[in-house]
Amino acid sequence: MGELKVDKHVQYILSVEKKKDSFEALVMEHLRMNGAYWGLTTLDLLQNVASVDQEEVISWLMSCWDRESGGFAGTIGLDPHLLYTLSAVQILALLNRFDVLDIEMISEYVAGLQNEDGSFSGDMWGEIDTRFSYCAIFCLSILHCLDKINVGKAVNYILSCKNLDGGFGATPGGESHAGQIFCCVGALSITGSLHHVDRDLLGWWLCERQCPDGGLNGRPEKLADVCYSWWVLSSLIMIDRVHWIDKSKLTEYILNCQDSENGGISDRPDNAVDVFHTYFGVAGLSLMEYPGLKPIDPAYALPIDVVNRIFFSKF
Ligand code: GRG
Repeated sequence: MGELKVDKHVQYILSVEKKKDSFEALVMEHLRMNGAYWGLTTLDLLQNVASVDQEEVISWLMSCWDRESGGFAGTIGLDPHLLYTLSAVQILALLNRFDVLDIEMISEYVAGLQNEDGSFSGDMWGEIDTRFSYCAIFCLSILHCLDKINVGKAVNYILSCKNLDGGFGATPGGESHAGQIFCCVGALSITGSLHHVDRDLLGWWLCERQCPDGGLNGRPEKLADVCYSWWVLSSLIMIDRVHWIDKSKLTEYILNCQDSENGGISDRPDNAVDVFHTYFGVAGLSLMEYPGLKPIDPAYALPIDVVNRIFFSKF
């Protein structure tokens, strides 16, 4: 089995940031805040976040803040959304810079997106999805403002998206999908509500995601993709069933998706690399305690030292 090309991946992430005029950068511009979170967290897991100009990151990030609503946009000039607000909060957690935030305004923005049935809309236009429940619960938890929402209703809404196969969907009755399962299990974990999960049933569904090539897929009959190394594995860890996966075959699959010459990780072996799959590949390896990587928290998707600093140190 090859080894993780740490230096190449650091160089790859730094090079993506410099290629702002490339085709890939232009088509991804609207979700640059997510890209910044994926890239910076990868660098931190690889013990290299110091190679970035943090003041430049924070100045750009704050220019994506909408002071009218209190939420963050995916890039300068676009509308705010919970997906980008979460990434902005995660980046500031990583860089230990909550001092630049107006916590009151941001938490009011997030709390204001809760609906009567406990669900969350992603933004003012109203789409509902368990991804947004996770984003809201995460933001309010890490900002110590969970008391601004009705947590009981939020949990009940998530439970209404649970299926007979043990998994969760985006809305009630929606197909079980590993990405949604991560969001629901993560939100239940953060709110101390994991006792509502049938761990054996969900663990069975999740470990069935391992394909003969060692990689994980997101639902039955689909191809493996490196990103599910995160969505599936983190969920299995939260419900204490990760030993049902063959970790060595999964490690091999992720390492086979590396571009060993130019850095970066792709969805499947020999495909083109991108920052999303590089992050989730490295994060998956971190969950499996790959040597030299910082350990990552399965619910907060941030290095464990960052989560510990926020919850266990006085500030
Ligand atoms: C902080 C890690 C973190 C996440 C924030 C946005 C979010 C919360 C979670 C997204 C969860 C999700 C739905 C992930 C799935 C992403 C994905 C690869 C979707 C592809 O779906 P299909 O149907 O692919 O195109 P399959 O693999 O099913 O064919």
